[in-house]
Amino acid sequence: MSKEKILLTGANGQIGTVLSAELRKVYGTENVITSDITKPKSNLGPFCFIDILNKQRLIEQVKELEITQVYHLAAILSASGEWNPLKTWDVNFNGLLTVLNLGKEGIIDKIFFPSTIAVFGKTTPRVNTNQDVPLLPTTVYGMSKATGENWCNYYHKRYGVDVRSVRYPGIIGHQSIPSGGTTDYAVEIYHSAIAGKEYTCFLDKDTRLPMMYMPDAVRATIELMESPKEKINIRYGYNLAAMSFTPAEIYSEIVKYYPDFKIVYKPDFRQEIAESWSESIDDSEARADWNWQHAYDLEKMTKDMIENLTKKS
Ligand code: NAD
Ligand code: AKB
Repeated sequence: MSKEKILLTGANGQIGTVLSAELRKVYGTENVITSDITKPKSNLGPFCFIDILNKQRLIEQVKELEITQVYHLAAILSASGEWNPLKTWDVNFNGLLTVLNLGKEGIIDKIFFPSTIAVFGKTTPRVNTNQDVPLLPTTVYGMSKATGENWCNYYHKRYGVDVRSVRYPGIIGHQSIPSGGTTDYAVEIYHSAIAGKEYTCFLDKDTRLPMMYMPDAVRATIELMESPKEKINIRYGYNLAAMSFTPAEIYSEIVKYYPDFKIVYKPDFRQEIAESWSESIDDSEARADWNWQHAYDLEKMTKDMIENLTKKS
């Protein structure tokens, strides 16, 4: 029997739906509780409604359910965040502070905080971006995550909170649909190809961004959280990488399976956001400290995405 009781916030989103299923395989269904402000699409285990801005409710639920670890996924992403900057700051930053305080008060033992490549900005070298680089994010989402990273680092150093974090690249998976992000095109494009529809891409064809397949992202998260404390040297968001590609390159892979598939490029406001992020990431610290290794490149991911999505269609 696992002695860990895990709570995921924002668990009905793109990553939470897949990560919670994997955590349930490791820790047991009843020991992994999902939460969100929306109802889950399917009933796969214990769920409770928690709005991360309702501090009291979060604290009560954590105590009542005897939670030992929180995977704090609740957030508003880069594109949606630009429609309501102050709300985005509130959810993304104040939500994190509430969770960090649960760690500081010794109510929970461990916290996972997902940071992002959106912390990078115009002052960051774009190619093979190192761990420690200037951060001047262009979105409120990126600002909230960069500030969140600093607070994670501070709470660890000052109060000994065991908080662990990665800067996820854009995540691609067949199990769930992303929304509100700048990297969402890389999932939408597969759905269009399989449905036999032309895809209108909101980024320009040569916009290169770092990306990762969902199984790698979920495995990285669990491996980081299960690593012995002494191996974790970075508390403000490890760089994490797998592949980098452009819309034209992902299209070229998909067209091998669907020769009639067509794409048109109509860049919108997300183009400017994408151009402010890195093209590729140097994640040597994660590889050295906790032995991170990715398994999927663009070719292998495309094969797996198409196999899985065609089974569902
Ligand atoms: P998502 O937008 O799919 O899911 C976020 C979830 O948070 C949603 O289900 C939403 O209902 C919930 N939420 C929003 N406001 C809330 C509130 N006030 N209280 C509680 N829940 C609330 O996002 P995702 O792609 O699953 O991302 C999960 C985490 O990983 C986020 O913190 C995100 O910043 C980070 N991340 C994701 C990616 C990616 O490509 N998916 C990349 C980098 C970082
Ligand atoms: C987004 O595009 O906002 C996310 C992210 C990279 O953080 N997918």
